[in-house]
Amino acid sequence: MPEVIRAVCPHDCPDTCLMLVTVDDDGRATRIDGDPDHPFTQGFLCTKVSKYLERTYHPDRLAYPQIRVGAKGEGRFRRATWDEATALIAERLKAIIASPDGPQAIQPYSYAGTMGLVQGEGMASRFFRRIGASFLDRTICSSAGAEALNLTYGTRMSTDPESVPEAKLILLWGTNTLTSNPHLWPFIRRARAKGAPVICIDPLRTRTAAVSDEHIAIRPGTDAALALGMMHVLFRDHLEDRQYLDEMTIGWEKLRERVLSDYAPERVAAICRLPVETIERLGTLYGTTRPTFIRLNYGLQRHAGGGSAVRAISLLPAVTGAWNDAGGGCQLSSSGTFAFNTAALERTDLGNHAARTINMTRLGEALTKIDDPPVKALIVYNSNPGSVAPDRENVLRGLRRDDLFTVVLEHFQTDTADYADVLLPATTQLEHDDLHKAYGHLYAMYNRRSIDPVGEALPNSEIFRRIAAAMHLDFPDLYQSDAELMRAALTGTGEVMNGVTLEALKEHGSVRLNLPSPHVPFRRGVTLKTPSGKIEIESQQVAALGLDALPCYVPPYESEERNPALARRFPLALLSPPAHEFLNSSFVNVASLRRSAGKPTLEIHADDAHARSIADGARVKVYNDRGTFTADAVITDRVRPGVVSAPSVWWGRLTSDGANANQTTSQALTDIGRGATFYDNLVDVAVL
Ligand SMILES: Nc1nc2c(c(=O)[nH]1)N[C@H]1C(S)=C(S)[C@@H](COP(=O)(O)OP(=O)(O)OC[C@H]3O[C@@H](n4cnc5c(=O)[nH]c(N)nc54)[C@H](O)[C@@H]3O)O[C@H]1N2
Ligand SMILES: Nc1nc2c(c(=O)[nH]1)N[C@H]1C(S)=C(S)[C@@H](COP(=O)(O)OP(=O)(O)OC[C@H]3O[C@@H](n4cnc5c(=O)[nH]c(N)nc54)[C@H](O)[C@@H]3O)O[C@H]1N2
Ligand code: SF4
Ligand SMILES: [Mo]
Repeated sequence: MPEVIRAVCPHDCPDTCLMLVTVDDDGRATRIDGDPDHPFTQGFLCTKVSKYLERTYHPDRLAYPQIRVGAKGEGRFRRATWDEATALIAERLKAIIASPDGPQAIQPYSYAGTMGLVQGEGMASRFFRRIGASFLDRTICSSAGAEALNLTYGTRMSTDPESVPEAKLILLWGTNTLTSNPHLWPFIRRARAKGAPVICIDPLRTRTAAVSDEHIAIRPGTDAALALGMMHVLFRDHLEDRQYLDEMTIGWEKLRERVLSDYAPERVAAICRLPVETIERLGTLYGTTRPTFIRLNYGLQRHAGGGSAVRAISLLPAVTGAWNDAGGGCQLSSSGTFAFNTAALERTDLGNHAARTINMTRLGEALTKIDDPPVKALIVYNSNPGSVAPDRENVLRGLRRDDLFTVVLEHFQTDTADYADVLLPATTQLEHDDLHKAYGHLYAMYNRRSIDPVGEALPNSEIFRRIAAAMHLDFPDLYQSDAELMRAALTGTGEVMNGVTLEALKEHGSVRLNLPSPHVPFRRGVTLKTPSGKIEIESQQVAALGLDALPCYVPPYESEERNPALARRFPLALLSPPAHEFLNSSFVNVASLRRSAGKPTLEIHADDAHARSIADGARVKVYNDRGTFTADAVITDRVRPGVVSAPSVWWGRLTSDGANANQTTSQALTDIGRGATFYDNLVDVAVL
C-alpha cells in the first residue's frame, strides 16, 4: 500500500507549503501534492515544486563524493569515498588553521537552499564557531528590509496573512505575488470578491500586475518617494490617525513637516515618473479606506535606498492607523514572530566572537581583494554563488584561484560546484528530517523524511559531523543527532511557541503559533521592542548609521541623480527578477521547467529597441563596465521605456555564452542592512 507522508517545502519562499509525498511499496516517491488541510497551503504547490520529484530523481543528482582532477573551474572530478573526501578536507583545514593565516582564512558560504533549521545553520554554525572561522553576513536577499523593520518596529512582524480577506484595499508593492508568494493569492481573491481593489506597484507588468485592478509602473528605486508623497496627501488632507500616531509612534510631527515641505506630489511625480494624479489618487484612496493591506516584498529593496524604502512604506499604516485593524497593516516578513531557540541550536555562545565577518554580497571582493588574511578555504552549502552572487566575473575570478580550497555540498553540479576541490552529495528534503519556520505565515512546520537518500548523499548536518570527526575535534556539541538539534531549537522558546512541541509537530506537520487569530501585531496598546517602545518614525539608531533620522528617499546609485555620466553611457535600468519556473538558480536544470522558461530573454520597450535597431527575437548583448551577457530580445510594453528585464537566474553552464544577468550586477550595498542591490544596475543593449 502506498504511504502518504507529510513533508515541508524547503525552498526560500514565504509560503512554506505543507506537502504530501506518496511513497510506494518499494520506497520510491511517486506523487507530491500540497496538503489540502493546511490553512495556508490549501492543497496546491507552485509550478516549480510540483516538479520536485523530477528534481529529486534527476539523473544528474550527485550520488557520491568527488575530488577534482581537472583545472579549477573545469568541473572534472573522480569518485572518492566519504572517508577519503573528509580526510582531505580535514588535512587542508587543519593546515590553514595552523598557518599564520589562521582559522579566519576559512569562510563558510551559505544561504537558503533549504530553509530548514537543522540542515540550514544548525550544525554548520556549531562547526564553524568551534574552529574559529570567519563569520558570514547573510545579506544577499532580505537584510535591507529586515533591518529597516527592526529599526522602525523592533521586530520583523507583519499583518496576519489569513486576515487579508478583511482588507478593503490591497497594495501589492514590489512583489510578483503570483510567482513568488502564490499562496497569498486565494486570500487576496477573497478580499477582492468583497470589493477590495488590488493595485500593483511594479516597474514591470508582471503576471501579478496584469491581473490586478490597476498597475502603477513606477521608475525602479523610487518607492520611498512615492510613499512619502502619499503621506504628503494624507497629512495635507488631514487623513492621518492622530490618536494612533500620538499613542504608538515617535517623531510623527517632524515627518509631517518633512513630507509637507519636501514631498509634494509634483516633485514625487517627477522622481517616480508617474502622473501627479496617480499620487494624489493613491494617497486619497489609502487615507479614506479601512482596513488597508500592503504586501511589500523584496523587489523594491534591491536598490541603494532599499532600507529607506521599506521604512517609508511600512510607516504608511502607522500614519493612517491601519495597523489597528484586522486585515490592515503591511506584510514584509513574519519571521520575527517565531521564537525557536536558535542560540541553543546554533550555539551562538561558542567560538571566537572577534572573528571577522565577510559580507556574502561582496564575495567577489572577498575572494580577490581581501588580504588580512586572504580567504584560503571556502565551504559552500545551501547556495550557488557562482550563479546568484552579484558581479559574477569577479566571483568566478576568485573561485578560479589556485590557492583557494573550495568544498561544495550540493545536489547537483552547479556553476559553483564546477569550481570545487571537493564536491559532496547532499540529501534533498525528501531524504532528511527538519524543522521550519515561515516568513509568509504563522505556522511552525515539521518535515518528515519520506525516502532513503539517493546514492551516498548525506544531510548537511551529518557531513559537518563527519568533517569534525576527521579533524578529531573533541566537542560533544558537534556530534549531536538531528533529533537532539531539534530538541535544542524547541527548548526555552517562550510563550508564542507554547504548543509547538516536537510531538505536536510530528503528529500534525504544522502548528500555528500561540497567537490570537487574527494576529494584529501593532494594535494600540502594544509596547514595541524599539528603544522608545514605540514605532520609531524618527530613529536615532538610523541616524547613527549616518542616515537621516526620518524616512527619506535615497536615489539609486546608478541613476541620473547620483551618476549622470554613467546614466548617459548606460541609459537602461536592468531588472533581473526570478523567472516563474525557477527559484533563484534552483530548478534551472530541471528539463520540463527549463523548456517552459525557454531561453534567456531580455524584455525591452519598442522605443528603446527601435533606437538600437533591435528587432523582436534578435540576439542582443546586455552590458556595462562589469560584464556582458547575451539574450533574445522580446519587444513588449510589459516594460516601460528606460527599463529592461532579464528573467533569472540562469546557470552559466547551461547558457550558450556561459553567462547570466549577474555578469552586470554590482556589489554595492543598500543604505540599511548592507544588502544586495541587484536591481540598481544600469546597462546598455546592442544587437550582437
Ligand atoms: N517562482 C519563484 N518564487 C520565488 C523566488 C524565485 O526565484 N522564483 N524567489 C524567492 C525568494 S529568495 C525571494 S527573496 C522572493 C522574492 O519575491 P519578490 O519580492 O516578489 O521578488 P522579485 O521578483 O525580486 O521582485 C518583485 C517585483 O519587484 C519589482 N521591482 C524591482 N525593482 C522595483 C522597484 O524599485 N520598485 C518596485 N515597486 N518594484 C520593483 C520586480 O519587477 C518584480 O516584479 O521570492 C521567493 N519566491
Ligand atoms: N540577478 C539576480 N540575482 C539574484 C536574485 C535575483 O532576483 N536576480 N535573487 C537573489 C536572492 S533573493 C537570493 S535569496 C539569492 C539566492 O541564492 P541561493 O540561496 O544560492 O539560492 P539558489 O540559487 O536557490 O541555490 C541554492 C542551492 O542550494 C542547494 N541546496 C538545496 N538544498 C540543499 C541542502 O539541503 N543541502 C545542500 N548542501 N545544498 C542544498 C540547491 O541545490 C541550490 O543549488 O540569489 C540572489 N541572486
Ligand atoms: S509556493 Fe513556495 S513554499 Fe510552496 S511549494 Fe512553491 S516554493 Fe515551495
Ligand atoms: Mo531571496
